[in-house]
Amino acid sequence: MTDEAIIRVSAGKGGDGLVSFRREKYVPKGGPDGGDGGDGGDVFIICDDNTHTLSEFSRKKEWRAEDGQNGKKKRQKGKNGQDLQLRVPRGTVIKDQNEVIYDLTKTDERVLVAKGGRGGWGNVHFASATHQTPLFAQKGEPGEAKTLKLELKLIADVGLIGLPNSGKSTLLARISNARPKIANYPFTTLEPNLGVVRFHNREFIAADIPGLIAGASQGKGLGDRFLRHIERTRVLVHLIDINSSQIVQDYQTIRQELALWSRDLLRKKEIVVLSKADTLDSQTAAKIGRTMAKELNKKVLLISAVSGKGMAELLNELTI
Ligand SMILES: Nc1nc2c(ncn2[C@@H]2O[C@H](COP(=O)(O)OP(=O)(O)OP(=O)(O)O)[C@@H](O)[C@H]2O)c(=O)[nH]1
Ligand SMILES: [Mg+2]
Repeated sequence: MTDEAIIRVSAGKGGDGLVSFRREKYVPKGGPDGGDGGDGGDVFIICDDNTHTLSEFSRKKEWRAEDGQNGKKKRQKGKNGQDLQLRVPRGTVIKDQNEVIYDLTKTDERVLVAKGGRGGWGNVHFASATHQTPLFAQKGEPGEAKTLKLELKLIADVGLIGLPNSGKSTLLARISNARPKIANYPFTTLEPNLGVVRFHNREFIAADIPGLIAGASQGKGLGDRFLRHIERTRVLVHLIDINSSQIVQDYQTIRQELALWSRDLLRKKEIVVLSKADTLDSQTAAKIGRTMAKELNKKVLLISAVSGKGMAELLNELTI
């Protein structure tokens, strides 16, 4: 999935006004009849539910709307340039010089990002009593041009996070309609997955992102850029493999990477879960859970996406 792209958008130039004089049989000295130039086309970005990635924009960087045509004889206006409509997925953020100028969250929402240049006036406009043969016309204005950064931030309510192999995709598959790849090695998930969760007549969207490791913010592992996909979530589910020999440290590693990305992520509601609880006998699992809860001074849920243990409790927490 391509989730960011830098593009150059250029609106069309306005057509030039024309200098021309009426030439008719038996009318040797006709008045000015140079028409106006057409307006340059605008560039719009549109939120389109049938577009899912920004890959089109990582392949093609230069986007130009059509120029307006020059004015014509007989006071005819040149044709306006056609607008250009760029289609992006819902959740695309548009940045200009690192400032967010637009956040496209609604289907079919449309934003003007570069305005076409106005067509110039033809010489018909410049005739006056003292100036009956104006030999000049206006040039068309240039269209606006900008370099924009597009960033896709998935729109999900719940984000599943944790170290690689902690069971995020297995959990997503258990609670939602998504069927992500699951395997017993780190970095199975290379791109975020979304799933729709239905529970007690409620519906929400959960996102499973690739695993994070210490140093992700400096590009280690798959890096931290997938964190942008959980920026909009309401709650995070933080998974820690109950079989880890350093449960608290695993937890802190992820918290540290969240902090380095943005303090806002740390302020989100977080549900801490120990995953794969079925792999230990229930007493041992419960004991590990209690120890961790005490050390973190937080509630810790025990879950198993395989046996279903703790699922109802987790979903309850997610729907309140
Ligand atoms: N026994 C048991 N195994 C589990 C459970 N959840 C996940 N696993 C196993 O743990 C391994 C990793 O699971 P994934 O769901 O792929 O883990 P992930 O966190 O998505 O991993 P990455 O995508 O690599 O970050 C797989 O072999 C799963 O079958 C569980 O509740 N019980
Ligand atoms: Mg995964």
